[in-house]
Amino acid sequence: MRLTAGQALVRFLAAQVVERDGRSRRFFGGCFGIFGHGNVAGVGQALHERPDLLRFVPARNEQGMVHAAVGYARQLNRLGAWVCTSSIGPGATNMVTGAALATVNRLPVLLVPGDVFASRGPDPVLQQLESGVRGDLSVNDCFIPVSRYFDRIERPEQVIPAALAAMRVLTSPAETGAVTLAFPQDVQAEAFDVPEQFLAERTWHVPRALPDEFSLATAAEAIRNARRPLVVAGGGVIYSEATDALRTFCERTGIPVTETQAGKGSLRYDHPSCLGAVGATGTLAANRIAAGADLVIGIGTRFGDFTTASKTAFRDPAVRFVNVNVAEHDAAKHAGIALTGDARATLERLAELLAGHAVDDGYRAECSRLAREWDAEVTRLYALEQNPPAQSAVIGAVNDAAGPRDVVVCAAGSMPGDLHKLWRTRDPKGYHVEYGYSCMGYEIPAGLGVKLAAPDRDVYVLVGDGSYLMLPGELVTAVQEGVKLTIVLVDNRGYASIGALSRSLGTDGFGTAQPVAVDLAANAESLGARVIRARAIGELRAALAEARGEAGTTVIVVPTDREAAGVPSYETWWDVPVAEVSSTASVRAAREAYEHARTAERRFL
Ligand SMILES: Cc1ncc(C[n+]2csc(CCOP(=O)(O)OP(=O)(O)O)c2C)c(N)n1
Ligand SMILES: [Mg+2]
Repeated sequence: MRLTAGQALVRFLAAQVVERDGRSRRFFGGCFGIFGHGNVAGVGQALHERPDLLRFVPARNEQGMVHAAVGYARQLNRLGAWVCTSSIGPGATNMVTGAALATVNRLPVLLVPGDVFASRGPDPVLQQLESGVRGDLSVNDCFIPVSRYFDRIERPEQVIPAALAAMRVLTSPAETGAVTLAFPQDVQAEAFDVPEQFLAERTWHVPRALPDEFSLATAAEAIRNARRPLVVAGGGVIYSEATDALRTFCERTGIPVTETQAGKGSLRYDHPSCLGAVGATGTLAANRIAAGADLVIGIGTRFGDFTTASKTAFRDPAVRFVNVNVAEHDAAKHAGIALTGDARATLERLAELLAGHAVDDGYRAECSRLAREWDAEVTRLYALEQNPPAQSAVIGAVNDAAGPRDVVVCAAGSMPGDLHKLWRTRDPKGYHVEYGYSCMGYEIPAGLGVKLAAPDRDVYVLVGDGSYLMLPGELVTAVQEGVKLTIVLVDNRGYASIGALSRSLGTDGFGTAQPVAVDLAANAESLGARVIRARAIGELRAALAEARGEAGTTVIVVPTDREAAGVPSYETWWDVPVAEVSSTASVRAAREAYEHARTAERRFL
């Protein structure tokens, strides 16, 4: 069949199916896009000609549309994705941040930026970067370090190998992330004879790989010998749908579970083995147990510095690691026993090898007592009464209003740390805080993606004023698509998290206050949302009840106090370097404290 390269790619993408555990679904939910001369007549024409193939959603900002695609993929445990098409130049480079975010978080998105003429006829075309020393360079080369697979389709028939390689990486649990197919604008519109087989429905099986038996036996032996073992559950537990296997494993063995940001929801918050968040934004329960753990069983985690509290969380000098991860690179971390495999399959096999084994009753009881004490602390923080409201009370009100299957979405600012500690998660897909890249502006577009993936759940987006101002445009896209979001916009007039960090480092919150009074409610209203202004917690609760009954998107604007002390940290530390010399006394004092704290940093060799 004679098709343009753009038409061939669109038809191919619409025919891709993903399957795991015998359950299949179409891989691509649709295509976000913003057109320009680099894609309007190629990919744009192909989408226009066959609207039945892929749902097209026009977006407001290319970065925002990649965030939305990431939100969608995460909600579907990576068994689904969106395509993002952009023009060349600025439209393309606007997607670079989104690509990095997807790759850091290991979430599949397919990016198809337009590229300069392969023919080099109109050279330079509008928005082309010229190098003078490399004829084949374009701004799309910026995607190479932030993509798990990159290709440039220089001839129409190259669509075939490029598209197949893209699907292999997108559906690989170990390799997934952003995939970029840079598509020169002339090639998109050129025709070739496309084999029927290329366009036929194709199913990509997602395997559940098991580690080798020797490593499994070694790990089981280490677990049997441990007196105070601890699980650190990461995003891999959730993506692999291993939460039931994890619950069975910890109920049988009595091993307590702590959670990373991506892994929160691995156990219900009120399970007696659930110690909640671990690390720099961890609970007292988790951080106390982490400090004395002699064996850390990391499952689907990459041990970021927030999880390990910059390698100060695990203080037993003899602590060892067992790492269950689909990615060899993560399984090998901290000189651990590497179990390279799928979280669910590996946990099930480990449970068999550990049949009859359990930690001693004293340890089990200590963990569940700490978990209960922590929950009382959450109750205290939810109930704080002050005006303007405390952020912890805002979280409490939203948690009370949300149903057990509803989803909370957040990414940057002071809110993610507070949510990590305080959010009572009742469903494995109920907590969606992007903290791999912690990208301001992710919140609203990601909420849109989550809702597209899970229309049966209500989605609560918590967003700071700073994040809101960075990328509010996809609010319009949510309104346009008739997607219901409940957005709680926490306005503390500035970058409170960085302000507090700056004060702790001796620099007085420099550059973090928002000096201009911005009416964010009026702004959200102008973008088409229903807006409610809530000045106190009672008003917030009433607004949330009202939003529940709404069919469309509601933005609730709540003021909080930027300077008010927030939720404390619990026996933990995070490495942020302080100037070694300074004329400011507060900086010199902070440096002294820093040098002392840094001595606790470990290498785990
Ligand atoms: C794109 C981006 N730029 C900068 C940062 C660094 N940063 C982290 S939080 C933050 C301030 C966020 O402000 P706001 O959304 O108002 O939340 P608050 O800190 O006030 O809770 C900044 C600048 C970031 N995470 N992402
Ligand atoms: Mg703020």
